[in-house]
Amino acid sequence: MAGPSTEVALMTRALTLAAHGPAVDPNPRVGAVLVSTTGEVVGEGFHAGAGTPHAEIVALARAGGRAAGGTAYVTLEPCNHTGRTGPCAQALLDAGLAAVVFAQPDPNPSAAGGAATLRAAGVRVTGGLLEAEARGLNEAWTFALRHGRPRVVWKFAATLDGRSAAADGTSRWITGPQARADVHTLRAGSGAVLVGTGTVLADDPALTVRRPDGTRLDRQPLRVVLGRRAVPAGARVRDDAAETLLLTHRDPVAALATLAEREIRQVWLEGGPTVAGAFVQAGLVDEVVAYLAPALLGAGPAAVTGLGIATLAEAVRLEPFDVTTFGPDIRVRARPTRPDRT
Ligand code: AOF
Ligand code: ZN
Repeated sequence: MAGPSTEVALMTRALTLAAHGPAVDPNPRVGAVLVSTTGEVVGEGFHAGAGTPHAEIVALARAGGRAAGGTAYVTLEPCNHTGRTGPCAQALLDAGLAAVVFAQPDPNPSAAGGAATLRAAGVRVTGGLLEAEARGLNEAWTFALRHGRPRVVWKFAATLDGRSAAADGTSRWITGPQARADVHTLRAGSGAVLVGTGTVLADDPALTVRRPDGTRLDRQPLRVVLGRRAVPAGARVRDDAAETLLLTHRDPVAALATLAEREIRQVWLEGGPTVAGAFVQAGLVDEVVAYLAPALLGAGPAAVTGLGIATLAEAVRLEPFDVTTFGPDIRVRARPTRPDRT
């Protein structure tokens, strides 16, 4: 087997390959590098998204037999199951690999176990090389598979005094164009965008991902509207710019279960205050992205309501991990201070 620095270099190459996969997909981004007995790279591959061959299979096809007796470097533990495609652990065995080095163990209960299968068949298996880097490529996917529900990112815009609309209901626009462009960039990183019926009735949002020139990206997140009130026939969310799911209830847990079934790994929660409150209260917000405009309103609805908090000691405390300015506005990204949030 290769020495430690070579191993790191080969896994780094596998991570670079993995990053070519789609960032938003039911499946993770995975890369694989196959090295022959003489230390030569004989095959490389990455996973191009659900329904396509896994990284190892692509690399094995490239290697065409030259990997026998060699080592596979894979960013995710090889799968052990037949899902949309066959088990990679078995494919690596069939190809005669002598050793497998992987970065991240597979958190998918139905796919895990590849390492044990390979070991039982006599393959030398090592896990954990550059594991944090591999997880970083698939943060939402890892979360969703571990917790059995999509990761939830709650975005809001507010004035410095915490108002998301004025007393007369006007809310366009609180933040400037740079901040709004950033919202579209981050929105594109989620499989679904969720709002309440109140937001649809008040703002009639399109909920699509657009470039600064107004053109839409090819891949659009699923639009999800939560609530019992009827969504008018002419509402923008009913157009054919993207798929829309109307959930005629107000239960965050049930909504996330429905989205988990559809293999959505991250939800971008965009209000309004009632829906945001329901998710916060249920402990179902995993990241907050707040855009704060240097403006004051003194009256008008807050970004979130209904938390049932009466005293300061009950405040929902967050841990900021990124503060960036966009033109005159400030973006704060924060996580809840609960223990298990990865
Ligand atoms: C790997 N290599 O490149 C990927 C893996 O429905 P399937 O057949 O595509 O299986 C998806 C699951 O397989 C996915 O959730 C994850 O556990 C594993 N993905 N495994 O060894 C790959 N994409
Ligand atoms: Zn696989």
